[in-house]
Amino acid sequence: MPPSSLRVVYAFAREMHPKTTDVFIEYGTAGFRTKANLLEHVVYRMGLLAVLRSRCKNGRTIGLMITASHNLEPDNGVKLIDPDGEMLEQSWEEIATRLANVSDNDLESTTGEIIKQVNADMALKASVYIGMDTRYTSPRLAAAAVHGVIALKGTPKEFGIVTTPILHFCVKCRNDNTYGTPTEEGYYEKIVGAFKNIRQKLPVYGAYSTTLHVDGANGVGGKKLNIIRKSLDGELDLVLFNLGGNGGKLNLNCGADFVKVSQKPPVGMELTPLQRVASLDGDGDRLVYFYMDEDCKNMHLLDGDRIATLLASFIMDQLKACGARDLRIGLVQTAYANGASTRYITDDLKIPVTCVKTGVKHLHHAALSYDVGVYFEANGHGTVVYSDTAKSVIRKIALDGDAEERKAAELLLNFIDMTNETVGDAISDLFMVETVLCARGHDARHWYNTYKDLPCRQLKVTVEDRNAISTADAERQCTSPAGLQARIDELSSAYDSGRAFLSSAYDSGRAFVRPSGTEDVVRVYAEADSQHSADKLAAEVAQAVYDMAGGVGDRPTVSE
Ligand code: G16
Repeated sequence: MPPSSLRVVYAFAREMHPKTTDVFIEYGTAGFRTKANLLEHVVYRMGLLAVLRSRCKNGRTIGLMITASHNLEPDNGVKLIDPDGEMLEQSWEEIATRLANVSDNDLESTTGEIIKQVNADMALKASVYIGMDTRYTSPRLAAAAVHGVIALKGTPKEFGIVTTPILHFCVKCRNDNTYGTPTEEGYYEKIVGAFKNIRQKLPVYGAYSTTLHVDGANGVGGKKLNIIRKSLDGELDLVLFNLGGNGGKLNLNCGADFVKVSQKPPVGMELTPLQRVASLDGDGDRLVYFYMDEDCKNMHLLDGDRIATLLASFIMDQLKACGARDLRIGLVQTAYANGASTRYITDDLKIPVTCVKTGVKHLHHAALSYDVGVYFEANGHGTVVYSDTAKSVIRKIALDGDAEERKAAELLLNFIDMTNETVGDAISDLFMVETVLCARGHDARHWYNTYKDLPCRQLKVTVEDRNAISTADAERQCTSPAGLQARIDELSSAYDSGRAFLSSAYDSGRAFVRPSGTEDVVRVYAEADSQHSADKLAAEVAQAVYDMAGGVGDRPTVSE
């Protein structure tokens, strides 16, 4: 492509998607995320970058998803997906940030410099899959992405409104046809097909009921489940709420993030005592469960930690049953993991645990070091990944094992097919959870009673510049501003951990702070022996952040 023709397409596209703001934007925990009206030029440029990334990957398909996931309706965002369906390689995040922030006048020269830096062969074909969530700002942003792809002579393919994990799945399938068919229908065939295969062989018994209530967060995940619901042949009776009608707003007082952080049930739902409820987030990549007690007063939350422990223990049982004892299973969490879950995993399940920084990109990579890597953030974002060795060992047992071993191996193979291994996926995770509960004849109370969570609280603090906070040790230590960690330690030491069963290293409350990579806030997490103490510790730490890191606006309170 001669430079002169590049100039024409840049000039043309710049007229359509000009940079209208000087606000600096950074590739965060999951891509760029901010107010939708500040994003059009960013998304156009990510269309350009996706083409370069595809060329650097020998023409393999790259994904570009327009979504702000759990954020409220006025926000939007864009995430890039690498050829194996995983998040964009971290070394490219800096390049993405540079391209997003350069002035229109420098766009052409900067793009030229990036082409040289990444050594992109501009003669190669490039392919970009584009999807979007249900936000009213998404179609315009998706059009900007298409223009960016076309500007560099790549080939865009639009998937319209899909969940983020469906797009990850399609990208993976396009580059590896052994994984499945790269369409939404291909996703249903594989994931839902595997669920139905398993369930047809499992009797419904014990306390398990096939009725599941679902909070769709007024986003795309609920809509897709409404499509799937009709094909479940009675294996699961989905009763769906918050599908976006009746004035329901995306993620507003509903959805996985609201339920997890506020520890309250979502609005817009009929609450039935003891009924199992699954809550998705806005783009269908997170899942938490909950149920109300007998008088519908107290909610019992089953978050990402609970899903991780449920899946890990089940998979471990199946691996034992099929005699694949040499496969190494491991679990990956973040600092948000409830201390009681970590204790249960290490002491009771005897599974090794790794703690990494927030962001599924970090968890995913850590999980790949195991034969079977289960990773979940407490917020409900996670999945299971299986190594090639694990898959071939299980396949061999399904052929050569004795009757019992073959049965367990076949179940596991279906379980693997039901798993979206590319990224956390609320729909795939929901089917996995339902399978385990059904296989064990358990209701939500059995699941909840596996171990007792430590009371915890999360808060948000708005500060002038959230990057004034930096952290180390998987975000468990705050390294700046100076003195803040010492203050957090001092505050935490005044509380009891409630972990008498743990080593003395854990005899005080626990708290940490970190800048969010998806919202303009600092997040605060606290854990202690009672809800009152956890709330109080969180409020005190939030106050310390407000005072020492340039708090603005209202002072933080627990009711946030
Ligand atoms: C994204 C990431 C998650 C992360 C969450 C919150 O989720 O994919 O890994 O936990 O943001 O990140 P932060 O605390 O940095 O704001 P989602 O569901 O919003 O895409």
